Amino acid sequence: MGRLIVVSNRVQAPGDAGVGSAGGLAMALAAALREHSGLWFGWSGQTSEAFTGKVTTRRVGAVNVATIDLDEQDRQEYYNGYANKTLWPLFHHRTDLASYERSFDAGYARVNERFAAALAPLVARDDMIWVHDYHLIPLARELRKRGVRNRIGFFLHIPWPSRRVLTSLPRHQELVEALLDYDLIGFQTVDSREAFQGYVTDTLGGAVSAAGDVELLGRRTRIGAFPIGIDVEDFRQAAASATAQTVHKRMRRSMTGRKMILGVDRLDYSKGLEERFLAYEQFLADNADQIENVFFLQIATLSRDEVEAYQDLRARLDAVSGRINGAYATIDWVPLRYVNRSYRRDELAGVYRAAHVGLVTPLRDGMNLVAKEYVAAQDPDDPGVLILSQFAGAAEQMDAALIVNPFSREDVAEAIRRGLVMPKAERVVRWRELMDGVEAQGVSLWRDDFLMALLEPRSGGGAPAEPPSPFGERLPSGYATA
Ligand code: GDG
Repeated sequence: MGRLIVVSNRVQAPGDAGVGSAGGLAMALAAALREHSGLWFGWSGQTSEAFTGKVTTRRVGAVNVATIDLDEQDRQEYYNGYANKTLWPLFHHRTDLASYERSFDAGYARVNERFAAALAPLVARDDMIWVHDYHLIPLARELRKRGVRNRIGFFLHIPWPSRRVLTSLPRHQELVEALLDYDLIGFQTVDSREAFQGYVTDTLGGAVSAAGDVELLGRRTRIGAFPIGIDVEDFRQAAASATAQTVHKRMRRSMTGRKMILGVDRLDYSKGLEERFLAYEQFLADNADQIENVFFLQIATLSRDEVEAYQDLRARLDAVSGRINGAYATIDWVPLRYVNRSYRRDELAGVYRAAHVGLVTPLRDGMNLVAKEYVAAQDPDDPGVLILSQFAGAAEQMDAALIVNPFSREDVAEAIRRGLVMPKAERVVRWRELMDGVEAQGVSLWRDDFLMALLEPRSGGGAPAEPPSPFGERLPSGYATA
């Protein structure tokens, strides 16, 4: 078996500065590659004045990292544009926030071509290629055009939208057809997989085989649901570290006997932060006995702050949090601690453990790793309660949580109360069930299941089965790691 080549928009290898504050995808890929010798390819995050296509390589642990710089136009049209202003809102069912601009389409196509042109010469004959997320849907098509015949799999970290929503995207058909050039397409949930299959049958006129694969124009593409998990062992170590323990003690001291409700998210409209603040306000209004006995800590790391919708959300959150504190705070109690900075992973583990309630209420989310991390960080003898949105992919697996509708303030307010007063015996039973699931479905299983499915024999799908690669068995000379 050849190497594993992972491709994602940004590359943030284990040990790189900023890893951990970069979101779920970076965390998962860092964990997946840790034990695999392989190559991680993507954008450096830097822009140069003119695009050069020069590949920079370095070695981080067992992983070779190869990156290219993009130019400023790429950043605006591909990254801020098509990825974050078109596909992200659309796939999260926020058609009201989605922008459709032809320059974005052009930027998206151009960057996928640039990725393919830079990557193709690095691919050896037996390598498997695993492409991640919505930034790179057309990448397999571009690689195929350049003669790459290797197995190429695609995993979507965010939800696949319903058919009606997707058809509001100009040229949606082209986008989905390009996706069918992969050998295997993985989704987080059964719900997303079914939505995709529904689009292929109802909009494209394709078929779904008994095994769930999709067939269109004589081509078969394998489809699967591969729910992502966390690296439980790594997280346990983080939670047991001296830093986590210090933070935990510090948190407990600052709580002065009050119970803590905790939210940890990137500052993103899909995470339902504004609705969550309003639900907490409702909880305070409904539960006079809880005033001064609880507080809510929301860590909301800034994200995509060049995009207007994120700037608007930030301004609204500033206003709502200010209003809640203005109305309810006393001289020695702040009901809502709202923090925009990001924390180290081990610090975060200590904060999770100190929280009586983990509040995870996205309006729509591919999976949501915070829910799993919160569970993994708990004290087995005295665990906290997870409140989880029915619209997080994680809800397909974590039904021992208190499942809520994040659009209903009253539902969420009630669940907060229930979580805070839940007897220990019930907390332990629920937590045990959740923890068994988190342990059984960790990130290694996700990676192994996906890669095993990718290695299954082809049956007429993906690329025509005709090696050899034009680049032979070895990396081209000149490909060196620093
Ligand atoms: C996408 C999908 C899917 C957050 N703040 C800090 C910090 N984080 C870490 C968390 C967690 C990660 O970021 C967030 O992961 P999520 O899964 O919750 O969400 P997205 O970033 O939207 O991820 C999502 C995921 O991809 C994986 O497939 O689950 O549905 O949207 O790991 O801990 N980490 C640190 N400091 C912070 O302040 N160190």
